[in-house]
Amino acid sequence: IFGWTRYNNLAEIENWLDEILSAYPNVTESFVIGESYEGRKIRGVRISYKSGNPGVFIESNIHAREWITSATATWLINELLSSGDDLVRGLTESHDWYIVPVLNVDGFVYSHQKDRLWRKTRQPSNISSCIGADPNRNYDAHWLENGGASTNPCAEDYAGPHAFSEPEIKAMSEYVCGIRDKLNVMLAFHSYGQLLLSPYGHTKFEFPYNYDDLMQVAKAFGDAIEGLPYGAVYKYGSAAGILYPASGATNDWAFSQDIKISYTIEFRDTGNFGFVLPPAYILPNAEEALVGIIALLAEAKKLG
Ligand code: 0X9
Ligand code: ZN
Ligand code: ZN
Repeated sequence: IFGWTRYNNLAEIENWLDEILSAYPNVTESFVIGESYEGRKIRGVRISYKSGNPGVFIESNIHAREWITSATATWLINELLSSGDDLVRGLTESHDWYIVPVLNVDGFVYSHQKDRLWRKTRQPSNISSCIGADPNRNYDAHWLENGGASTNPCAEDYAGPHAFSEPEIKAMSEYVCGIRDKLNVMLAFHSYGQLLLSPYGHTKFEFPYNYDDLMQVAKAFGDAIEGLPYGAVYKYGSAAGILYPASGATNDWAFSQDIKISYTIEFRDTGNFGFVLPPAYILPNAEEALVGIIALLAEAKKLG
């Protein structure tokens, strides 16, 4: 049975999505962004209480082994629909949410069945026996520029043979482009490190024109989480500035498509358990994500 005291596999997540869709038929809508290399549907849920709200897109589990991301995304869906908290209700109902709990479906299944630490997609290479590309190096945003992405198909950060070579990322880019006018915020869920990362990822020597705004909004996220009793602390800054350079990632591509509030969130922890975060941390992490994201949206609203 589905829940947040353990990690659910793809079939469990999809069955649960169907239950949510039938429990909240008036405010939810199922969508499919496309198909993976192995032919799985990549599904999402749209939550909308009234049309024309600013849109928030949540991309989750682009990296297969980062299971805390889909656990958090599903908890978030449930909470946005059922929370009785006034602040949560207000911000939920004044935004249109597009949430894709598992983008890298093939990799996610592989991480459950074969290799817990699998990161990449599962599309074979023409030039190597190594499988898969790093989907978070595959977007057409300074693709393969300035280091932090590899041309070696066996590398964990292999950028792929060309931008959008991975069907999951091509599908994501086309879906997002189709609703781009409706989107104000892009959040890409990752683990681990407890970081909120703005553009740019391809260079630490340049910053977006709205970097001050991005940091003001990031501070609201970090402060809100520090206000919780769990003790997690999040750092924030540009991806290349406080983590490492890496081009072709979701947050940079979304920014280049005019989605100006765009971040990568690295969830718990800071390295003790790393990618294999025990299920006991799902709920604390998810609470932090909710409180942080609500504060982020409230702060972004002030920018007008
Ligand atoms: O390397 C990544 O793709 C992300 N870290 S992870 O450990 N989850 O793999 C960070 C991506 C940060 N964003 C950009 N570089 N734009
Ligand atoms: Zn460039
Ligand atoms: Zn990641």
